[in-house]
Amino acid sequence: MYKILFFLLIPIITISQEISEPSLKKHSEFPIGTSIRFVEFMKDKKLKKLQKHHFDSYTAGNDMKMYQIVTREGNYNWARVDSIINYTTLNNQRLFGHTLIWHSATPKWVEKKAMSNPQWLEKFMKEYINKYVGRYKGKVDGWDVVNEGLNTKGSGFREESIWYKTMGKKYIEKAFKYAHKADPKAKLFYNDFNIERDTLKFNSMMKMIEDFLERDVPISGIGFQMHIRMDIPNEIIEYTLKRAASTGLQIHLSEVDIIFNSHDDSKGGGIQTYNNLTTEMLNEQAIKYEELVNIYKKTVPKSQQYGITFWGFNDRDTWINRFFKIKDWPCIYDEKLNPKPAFYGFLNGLKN
Ligand code: 9MR
Repeated sequence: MYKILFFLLIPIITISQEISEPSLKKHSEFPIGTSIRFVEFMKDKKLKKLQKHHFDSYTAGNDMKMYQIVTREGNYNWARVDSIINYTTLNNQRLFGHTLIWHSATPKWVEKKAMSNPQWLEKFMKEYINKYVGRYKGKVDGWDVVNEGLNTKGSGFREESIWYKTMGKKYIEKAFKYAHKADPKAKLFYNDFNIERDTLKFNSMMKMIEDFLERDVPISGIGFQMHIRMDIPNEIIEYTLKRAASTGLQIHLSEVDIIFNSHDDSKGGGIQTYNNLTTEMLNEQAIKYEELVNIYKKTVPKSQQYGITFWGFNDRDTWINRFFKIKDWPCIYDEKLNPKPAFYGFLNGLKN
C-alpha cells in the first residue's frame, strides 16, 4: 500500500520541482549569462536547474581569477577551469573568461616579487596569458582581459595598481596583445564599473579605447559591469551605451544588478536607507530591469550585442550584502530562489 502511494507521489514531487517561469535565453536574441561559483553550484540542485533553464552564457564568479590559477610561483591550477569547461560544453553554454589582469585578483606573491624585481612582472604577464589563453584556445569565447584599470571615481588610470606602478599604462595594451596572440579568435574586452554613470571615468575609458582602435590594439569589446542603483538616470545609461557602441565594438553588460541602497564603492561602505522591501519597491525594480534591457536593445546594434550577464542572479548569493555590509535585494530571483517581479520585468524587456 505504502509502496503504491510512494510511486504515485513521485511524479507529483517531480512536477512541483519543475521551473514554471519562462526561460530567459529562449526569449532573447543575445546570450544571457550569470556568474557562478562552481563548487557551491555543483552541490545545489535548484541552482543548477535554474542555471540550465535560463542561461546560455557562463561567467565564473571567482574560479578563473589569477589568485585561483597561480597560487604559488610556477604552480598553475587548471583542474577547476577544466571542470567548468566540461560543464559548459555538455550544456551547450558559452564560457566567458573573467578575468585575466585585475589588480584586485593579483596574488600577494606576484605583488611582492614585482616590487623587488619590476622587470619580471611583464615576463610573468606574458607567460600567464600565453599559457592560460593558449590552453583554452577556442573554448573560452571571450575574456575580460583587463578589469578595472581606471580610477574608482573620475578620470585617469588606477595608478596604485601593481600593474600600472610597474609597467605604466602600457600594461593594458600589452595584455590585449598577448591574449590576441594566444587566441586570435577570442573576443577581448576591457571591463569596468560605474562607466555607465561617471562621465569623467567613461571619457577616460573612451579616450583609451579610441586610441587602441587607431593603433590597432586588438580589443573587441567593452564590458559595462552595470552594478547600478534604482536612482541612476536612464538617460545617462543611454548616453554612455550609445557612445560606447559608436566604436563598433561588442558591448557586454557583464555584471548586472540593481540595488535600492547605496555604497561608496569600498568594502563595508554601504549606506542603508531602505530596511524593508515593499511591494512598491519590487514593482519599481521590475520597471528598472525592463528599462535596462530596452536601453541595451535600443542603443546597441544587434551585431554588437554580446549579451547581458548578471553578477549572481539571486538575492541569496549576491555579493552586495557581504561586500558592503548592507541588506539589499538587487537581483531578479529572491533569497528562496523564486522569481521576483524584476524577473518578469527583465523578461518583458527581452520580449518587447
Ligand atoms: O563577487 C566577487 C567576490 O566574491 C570576490 O570576493 C571579489 C574578489 O575576487 O570579486 C567579486 O566580484 C567582482 C568582479 O570580479 C569584478 N567586478 C566587481 C565584482 C564585485 O566585487
